[in-house]
Amino acid sequence: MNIDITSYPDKDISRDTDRDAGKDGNPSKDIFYVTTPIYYVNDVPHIGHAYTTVNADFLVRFHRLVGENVFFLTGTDEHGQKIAQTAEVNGVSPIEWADQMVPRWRDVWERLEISYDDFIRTTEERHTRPVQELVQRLYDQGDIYLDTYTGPYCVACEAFYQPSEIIDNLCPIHERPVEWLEEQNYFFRLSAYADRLIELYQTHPEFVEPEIRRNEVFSFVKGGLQDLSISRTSFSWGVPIPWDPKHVMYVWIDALQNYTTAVGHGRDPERFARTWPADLHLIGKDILRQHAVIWPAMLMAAGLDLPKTVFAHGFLTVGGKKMSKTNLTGISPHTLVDTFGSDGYRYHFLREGTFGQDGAFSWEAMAARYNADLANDLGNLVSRSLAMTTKNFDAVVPHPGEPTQLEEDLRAAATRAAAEMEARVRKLDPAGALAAVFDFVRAVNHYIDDTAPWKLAKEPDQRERLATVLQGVCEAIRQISILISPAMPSASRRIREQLGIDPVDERPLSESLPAGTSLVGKKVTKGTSIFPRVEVEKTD
Ligand code: ME8
Repeated sequence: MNIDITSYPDKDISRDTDRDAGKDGNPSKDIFYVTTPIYYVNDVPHIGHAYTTVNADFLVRFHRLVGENVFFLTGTDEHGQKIAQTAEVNGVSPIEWADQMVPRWRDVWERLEISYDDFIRTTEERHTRPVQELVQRLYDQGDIYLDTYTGPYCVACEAFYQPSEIIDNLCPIHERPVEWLEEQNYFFRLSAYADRLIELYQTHPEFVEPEIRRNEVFSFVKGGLQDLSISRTSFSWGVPIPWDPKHVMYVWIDALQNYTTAVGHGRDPERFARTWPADLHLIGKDILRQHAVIWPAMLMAAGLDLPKTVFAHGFLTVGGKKMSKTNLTGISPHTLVDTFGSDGYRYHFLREGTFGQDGAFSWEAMAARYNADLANDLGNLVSRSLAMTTKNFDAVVPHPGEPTQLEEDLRAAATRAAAEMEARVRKLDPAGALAAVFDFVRAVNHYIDDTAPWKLAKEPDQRERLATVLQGVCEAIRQISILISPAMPSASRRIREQLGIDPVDERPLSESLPAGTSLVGKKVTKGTSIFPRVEVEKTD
């Protein structure tokens, strides 16, 4: 790699270093900025990776739905020993390997309808140049020095450990043998930031969520921080240390900066000011220390604002252990999408379990919830409502008559569901948000049971009442199509197609949600089933 940092334009780093400046004091910031980890390209995505990305996509889509300006970043982490080793085993150069793998990741995200705004690769020049510049600056200001590192390193994690964390020579996460390194390395004065980190966790508890992870990080830092080795000389697949290029950067020092380089750090000060700091770094708990200790310390050293929240969710487990390619337990998202569709897939990983805690994956649980919530509650609601409209009103949504208390209650239930959904999203609780939406789906089913339109249809003098009920139900389905759109964008589109209307538009939820008469006169079509039932045997 040939990187010339001398021609690199200076940047906007002179901004206020107070972490609050970005939120409250930075008048330029008008974008809600959400990130996923950038994934290693040593292998293809499994459902653990997709878990983070699907949840991030749901949150992002909801923020867009309420009218916020959002920027959603994902990408790939392409440097480091793990990628170099994988490429070597496969007989290609690391960049050739990365180039082969990136389309595999993009394909999965496309299939899962991930609406990212940018996909950054850490081998891109827009990333490596600002990374070198920042590290050079930390060196110039005395935050980086040369010393000897001796200690354990796990290549699968790409992480240094304390000797006390290693039992039987095995990495605590991968349970594979660690390497013991003894190298001349450059070190970042991480220990110098311990007091400021502790103050950060105390004054801004929302910086690390959920609480259990905050406590974990807090005690880790309280226990004393060692300076961090940030360069390696035993291999060359990394960003060269600019003042001493026989060293390449420790992959995390390069990788973490994707969050700033992707939004213009060192290239586009105006854009950077509008976007940074990130509002939410969504990660798994395996990479908590990097995001909640190393990253804020680097940003403090660089004088940049700190992200508002690092949320670390739990693991999808198999047999009680983290699902991973390294442990040969990774399941491809494609396998599940083949059976459940992208909507069924997304719904499951948003709705099952509590975001933040570990959860075991099971086909049976996935099939059971799919059949109960999607095929029965929502799918049947749509198909029976459109069938009754087709049969009784020639498939045209009728004019309603005077509403009764039942209709008022149904409208109130929709408003409540939307409010609860928003509250849950803001608490980073996708499962709770969807529970609120599906409470409304069930309320609509109850409304149909209570009003019994099939009986009304048999009584000619009840025609106006029948019109009121079926128009009300179609309108409720329209509202559902909006509320499910962040979770199930494709099902939302298909339901709206059957209602004879366009996909959810850009109007904020507060304008698009209220029940009205916009569907009156629209021709509905009873199309194919939105959520065909899945037989459990099929999933064996
Ligand atoms: O750590 N359950 O990349 P990675 C839940 N490149 N989430 C899981 C999971 C599981 N079983 N397995 C993986 C890296 N994940 C670095 C990140 S960021 C600057 C650099 C998810 O490919 C989870 O989000 O190993 C975890 O943190 C991430 O994938 C690790 O992906």
